[in-house]
Amino acid sequence: MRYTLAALASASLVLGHGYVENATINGQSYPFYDPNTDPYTSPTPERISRKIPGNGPVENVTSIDIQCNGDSVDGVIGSAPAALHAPAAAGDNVTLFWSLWPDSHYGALVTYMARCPDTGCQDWLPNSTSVWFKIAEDGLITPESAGGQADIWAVDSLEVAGNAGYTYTIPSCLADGFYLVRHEIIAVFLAGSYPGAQLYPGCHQLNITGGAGSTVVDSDELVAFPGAYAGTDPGITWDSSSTTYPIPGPSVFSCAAGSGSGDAASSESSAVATQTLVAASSADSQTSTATTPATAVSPTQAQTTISASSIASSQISSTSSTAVVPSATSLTSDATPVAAETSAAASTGKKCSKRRGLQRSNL
Ligand SMILES: [Cu+2]
Repeated sequence: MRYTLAALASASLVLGHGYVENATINGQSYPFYDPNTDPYTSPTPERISRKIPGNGPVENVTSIDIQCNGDSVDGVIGSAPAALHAPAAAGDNVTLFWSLWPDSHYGALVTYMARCPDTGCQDWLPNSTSVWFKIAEDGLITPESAGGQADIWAVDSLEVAGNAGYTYTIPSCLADGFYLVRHEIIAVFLAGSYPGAQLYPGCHQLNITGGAGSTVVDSDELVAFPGAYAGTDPGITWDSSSTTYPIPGPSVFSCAAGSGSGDAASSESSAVATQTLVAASSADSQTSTATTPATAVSPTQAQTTISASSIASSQISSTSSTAVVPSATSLTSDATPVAAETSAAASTGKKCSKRRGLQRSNL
């Protein structure tokens, strides 16, 4: 492994914002894509997490960047698949360790999952198709109006050095298979008008094996990114004097759908929340059998041996509208633009500028 001088110089500028640095999954620690060193490291490290252009936010909720991060304004259009999957079982906890979160950036933590093709997530881009279901959300835990000295937000615990991270639980009923997890912080300290809310999304890839679950979330329950959020959503445009914070997006998927999980959509979702793995597999024509398709990548292979060449641009699927499909060239480029933008960013007057990338991250 080798770092260039340029990489080290860039890294020293990074002070604000944040991203997930690593995760603990089924007892194993996985370093995530590091935008400060991975682009300058040879050979390119293989990760379970998809690349991010820097530590800054996405503010345009209609951009492909809202899915797994990106910086379309600067030519980094959306993200790209990662090479690896972390093996896990349905019902496992996954703990995500964010870089030390700035206490000015209060907001919510929201997590979604999407079922990848039975061949894996390593060459799959959902584009704007509806594939995502929400599995966890934590926002304004206790408003100041309840008697405290300040609002208590879910991200508060991430603002303490050496914190225990954020843990989500893989729904215990999920069928085995490859899954893409989309995890984000929605910082709302500038959300009074749109664009203003700052979203910090990132995606990582799991290979769920050995479980007893059989649930594949029904297509009627799935949302798209972009698509799930609108600038007018009350959780995207939000008055900071409010004593409640409505987290945007759909209600949280529950394995106990129909048992009265308490959300407003439970009665509707109960009828359509789940279907069996067999039914889903035949419906999407991915494979001819439900459990052991010939094309499936074994857990071992998926974790360790998928090479960078296997995600060459020609293999990245792009099956939907070209209006939202990132170009193969930009998806696979490691040449993240790092043009100096410090002065331009500083002139915006915002605590966090709209411009992204490494060079303005010291604001
Ligand atoms: Cu920031």
